[in-house]
Amino acid sequence: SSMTPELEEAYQFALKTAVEEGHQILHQGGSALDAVEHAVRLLEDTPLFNAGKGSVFTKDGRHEMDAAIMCGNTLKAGAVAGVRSIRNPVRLARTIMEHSDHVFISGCGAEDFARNHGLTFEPENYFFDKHRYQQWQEVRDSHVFMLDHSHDEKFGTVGAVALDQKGHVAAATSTGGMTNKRFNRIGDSPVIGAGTYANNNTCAISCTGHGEYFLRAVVAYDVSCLMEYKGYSLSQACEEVVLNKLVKFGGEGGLIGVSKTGDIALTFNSEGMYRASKKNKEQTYVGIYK
Ligand code: SD4
Repeated sequence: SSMTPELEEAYQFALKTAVEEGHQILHQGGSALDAVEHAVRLLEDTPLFNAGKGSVFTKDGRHEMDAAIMCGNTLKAGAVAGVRSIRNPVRLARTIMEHSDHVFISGCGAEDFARNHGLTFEPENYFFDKHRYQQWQEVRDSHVFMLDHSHDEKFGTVGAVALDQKGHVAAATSTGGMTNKRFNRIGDSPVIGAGTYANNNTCAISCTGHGEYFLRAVVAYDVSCLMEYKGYSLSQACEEVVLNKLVKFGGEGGLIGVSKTGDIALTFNSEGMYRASKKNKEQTYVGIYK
C-alpha cells in the first residue's frame, strides 16, 4: 500500500482544516455539537474519505451512507442509516435530532425528511470516486465478502469528538460503510452506543472499523460505562474495550474519545488510524480513520 506525496498532502490539508475550523468554533464559545458537526461535514465534502462524497460502493454498485451525532449534555441524539443522495448525512442526523420527535430514521424516510427540511441533495455521480470503484471491482473479483478498510491505504469513516467551554461533550460519525456491503446493511456508526456516544458524565466516543463487531461489542457505550460505573479513566476504558474485548471478538478497528475533563484517547487494534487534534483550554479532536 503506497500513497503518493500529493495524496498525503491533500489528506493532511483536509484533516488540518477540519481540526482548525472545529477548534475555532470552540474557541469562539461555540458548542461541542457545532464543532463536531462542522468538522465531519467538511470531511464529507472531500472525496478522500469514506463518507459523503467518496463513499464506498455497495454490492449493487450504489452508495448508502450512515451517520450519527450525539450531545453529551442533553443525551439527545440523531442518526440516519442507508441514505442515498444526501450531501451531508451528519447534517441530516443533526436535523433529525433537533427537528423531529425521533432519533433514528433510515432510507427513504430519512431522505423524505431531508427534502422537507431543505437539505442539499446531489446526483449519483457526485458520490463517484475512481479509487472506490476500483476497490469495489477488486472485492467482486476476489472471494472477499466485504472489504475491511483498515487494510486500505486510503481513508475511511470520519468522526469527531469535542469538549466545549461549558464542559459539554459531543460526538459525530459519518461513513459510507464497507465496500461491497449488502444493500440496506447498517454498520455501527449510526447506532447510538455502538459507533457513536456522548455523555457529559463520562466522555464522547466515535468509532471506526468492522462494524459487525462494534455492534456486538456495543463499543462506545461500553467505554462510557466503564468510566461511569467502574471508575476507569478514559484511556483505561478504551484499552479494555478496544484492545481486550474487541480483540477477543476478532473485531478490527479503533476509536477516538475525549473525556469530560479533557483527556484524549486514540485507541486502535488495526494497523493505523489517522487523526488530528488541537487542544488548549477548550478543545476539539477530529479523527480520521484509514
Ligand atoms: C461500518 N464502521 O460501516 C463502519 C466502516 C468503517 O472505515 O469504519 N470504515 O462498519
